[in-house]
Amino acid sequence: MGPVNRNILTLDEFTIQQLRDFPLATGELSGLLRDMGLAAKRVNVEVNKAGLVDILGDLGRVNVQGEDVKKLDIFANNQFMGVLQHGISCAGIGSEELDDYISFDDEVSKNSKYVCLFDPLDGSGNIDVNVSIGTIFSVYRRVTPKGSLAAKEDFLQPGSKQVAAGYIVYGSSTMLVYATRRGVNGFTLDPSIGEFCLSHPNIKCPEFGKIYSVNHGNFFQYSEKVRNYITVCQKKNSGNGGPYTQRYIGSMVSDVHRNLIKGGIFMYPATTDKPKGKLRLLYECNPFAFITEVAGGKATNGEQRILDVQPTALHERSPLFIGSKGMMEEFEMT
Ligand code: P6P
Repeated sequence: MGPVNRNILTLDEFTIQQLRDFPLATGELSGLLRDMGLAAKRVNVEVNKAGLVDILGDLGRVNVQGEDVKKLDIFANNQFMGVLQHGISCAGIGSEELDDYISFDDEVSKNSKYVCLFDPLDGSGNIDVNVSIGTIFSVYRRVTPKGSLAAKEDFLQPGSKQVAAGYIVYGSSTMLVYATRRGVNGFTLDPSIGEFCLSHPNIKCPEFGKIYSVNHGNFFQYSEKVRNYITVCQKKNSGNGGPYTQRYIGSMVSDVHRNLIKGGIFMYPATTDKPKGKLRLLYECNPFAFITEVAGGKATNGEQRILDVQPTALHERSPLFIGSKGMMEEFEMT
């Protein structure tokens, strides 16, 4: 085997290179993204052995810091909150795991430029059956004055105001994918050096695909438009050459990631039981809508562009239709 290819950029090298290309940048955003990568590596270690811990019935174990091991999604929440609170870039956070947002009250954080919203471990119910799960995050420039505590309006901005968004998928390999307006880039964790390495530069979502993702169990709860589109996906010679393949992992990060790479459409529509759908606008729909649009795809709530929705509450839900531009237009015309 020849010398190991070492000219693959690590996440740190990539974010620093991006910074060099923007001399006016303060380095706060690249610092924040590196912080997310660090927390992701720590979470990855625990996620990878989660099954083992259950088998050992070792849930009551105390870790090396002498802390009681908490549920994995609380652990993940604390890892992401910790790196952001102790970094130089974030004034506060909103999390799926926390009822309300948290404004960091130390001087450095109060003078930071960004706020971050995240779902620390989406789909954590899948852990005990060894299905991939993920972390989803969204970054905004704060709108309240630096030096003050981050406030509600910093967190309730429309998705179009995102500066960056990304996700980590803890799967057969662990990947971190993030988007800024300049593009979407994917990094795969190389455990031999403990670094995320640029494996998927400049990700583009194919304009068409042959995969549709939806929970068929809710079929008779969907609107007529959604039921009609699902039927289009199942028909021979429909759209761009149906029938399509149905793939639904039940873990949003995995389903949306696969469609981003291969092309496809993911739908979590409103149902009679859940008139606003199940997914959260601020830290599930908005980040993926931003990433997908930068990659050339589209994302709506069935009526309007996800990124145009003005949030009114931290944990509000939204229906979501997201993926390949051509398939989204097929759906919109149904
Ligand atoms: P359903 C996981 O619980 C999750 O929040 C997403 O990751 C996933 O896409 C969705 O719920 C699955 O929901 O109702 O189809 O099981």
